[in-house]
Amino acid sequence: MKMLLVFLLVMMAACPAIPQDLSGKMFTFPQQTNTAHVKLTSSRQSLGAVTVCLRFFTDLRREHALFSLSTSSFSNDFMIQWDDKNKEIEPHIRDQKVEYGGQDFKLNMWHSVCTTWDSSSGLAQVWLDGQPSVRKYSSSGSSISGSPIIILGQEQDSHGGGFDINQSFVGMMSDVHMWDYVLSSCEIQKYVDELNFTPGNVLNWKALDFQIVDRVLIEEKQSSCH
Ligand SMILES: [Ca+2]
Repeated sequence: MKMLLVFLLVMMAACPAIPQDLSGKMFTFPQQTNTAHVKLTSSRQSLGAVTVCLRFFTDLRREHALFSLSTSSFSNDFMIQWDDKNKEIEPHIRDQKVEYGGQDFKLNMWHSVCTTWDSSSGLAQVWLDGQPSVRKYSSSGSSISGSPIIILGQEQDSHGGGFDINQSFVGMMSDVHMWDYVLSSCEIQKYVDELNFTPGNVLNWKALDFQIVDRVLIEEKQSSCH
């Protein structure tokens, strides 16, 4: 009996949290801090291609991070931020910045953003509310590898830390998915339209393994009445 208890305690310590189905829910980041964030866990160690899709709602009129993945090699191994000064969405991939201007980005409404990248061509592309950007070169020849730390709500200047209050996210975020391949335009359209799509195989909003630090709330996603 004692042995069984010890075994169970060891198992509980070794196993990550049970993934949660967050369908219909959102993370609310209600205040500007340099601490509040959600840490997402994935067991994936190597990514030769990536698609990240998420929805967000904000009234921030400053730079802010939407998604921050660091490894021990690069603090911005896969990071997506809004540059308010230049009105650009800027993915950073393997610490290489790509700028996409001319986005029709409005405050106080839900937007979807999907970012794709393939290490063989090095091409990255951003889809804001289903509108594709130019396909631009960022980084090629090597995969994102090593233990990634994935954070929502803050931007990492070091592996798992180095948060800056002036880059923090304030608002709501939902439907975060990450795949280890480039989604087709049809798959992205299905995501944008909230139709049936293949959930992320690296991060899946319907089975999300995560940890909340400080004031981030899980709430029902508010949608308009019909
Ligand atoms: Ca920073």
